Amino acid sequence: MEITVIKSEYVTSAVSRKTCPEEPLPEIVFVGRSNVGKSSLINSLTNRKSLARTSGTPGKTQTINFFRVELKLDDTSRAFYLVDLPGYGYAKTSKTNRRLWAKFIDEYLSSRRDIRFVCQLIDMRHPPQDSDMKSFADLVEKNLPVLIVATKSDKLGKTVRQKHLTAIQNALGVDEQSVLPYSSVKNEGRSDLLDVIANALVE
Ligand SMILES: Nc1nc2c(ncn2[C@@H]2O[C@H](COP(=O)(O)OP(=O)(O)OP(=O)(O)O)[C@@H](O)[C@H]2O)c(=O)[nH]1
Ligand SMILES: [Mg+2]
Repeated sequence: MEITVIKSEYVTSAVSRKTCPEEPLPEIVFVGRSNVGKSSLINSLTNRKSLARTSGTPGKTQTINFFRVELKLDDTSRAFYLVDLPGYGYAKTSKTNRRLWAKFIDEYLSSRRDIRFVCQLIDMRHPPQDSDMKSFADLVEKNLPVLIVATKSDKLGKTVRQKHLTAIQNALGVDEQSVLPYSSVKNEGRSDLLDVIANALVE
C-alpha cells in the first residue's frame, strides 16, 4: 500500500482531561523516557523539521501534545492524532507536580476513547531501564496494544544493534515483530511504522 502524509499540524497542548481535543479521531500515542526521541520521531514521521519541539536537554515536552495528521492510503484519506507525552524517568519539577502529571497521564491512558496503539520508545543503546519495564507493564495492564520502537539505531553498528534488539525483546518478553528499530536522523523504520499506523487506522 502506498502511504503518504498529506497534512500535519499542531493542535493543542493539554494539561488536563478537559483540555484534550474533542474531535473524535483515533490516536497513536508516544511514550518513553525523557530524551529517548519521541518528539524527533513525530517530526521524522510527518517529514517536518520542527512540528514537535525537540531538545538535547531532557524534560522538553511537559504537556500532552496533539498533532493532527492526514494520511493518504490508496485513494482514501484518514485523519488521526499523534500524541506526544512528556517523558518519564526525569522531571525538572517538584514532587507534587510530578504526582499530578503521573495522574493526568494515567487518566489519559486509562480513559481516552480511541487509542489505537501506544509506541513505547526505548533507546537502543541501552537495555530497558526500570522505568521502561514499569511503563511497559502498566500499558499491558491497561490492555493497550504496544509497539516497542528502539530509537537512535543510527548510533549502533550492525552486530551490536542485533544484540541490543534481542536484549530488549528478552527483557520485555515480546517477539521480534513487536520491536521496530528507528532512526529519526536517517528515517529508518519510517515506512514500517507508517504501515503499522495505516493498519491500525483501517481496523
Ligand atoms: N542520533 C540520533 N539522535 C536522536 C534521534 N532521535 C532523537 N535524537 C536526539 O535526542 C535528543 C532528544 O530528542 P527529543 O525528540 O527531544 O526527545 P523526547 O523523547 O521528545 O524528550 P522529552 O520531550 O524530554 O521527553 C535530541 O538531541 C535529538 O536530536 C535519532 O534517531 N538518532
Ligand atoms: Mg519531547
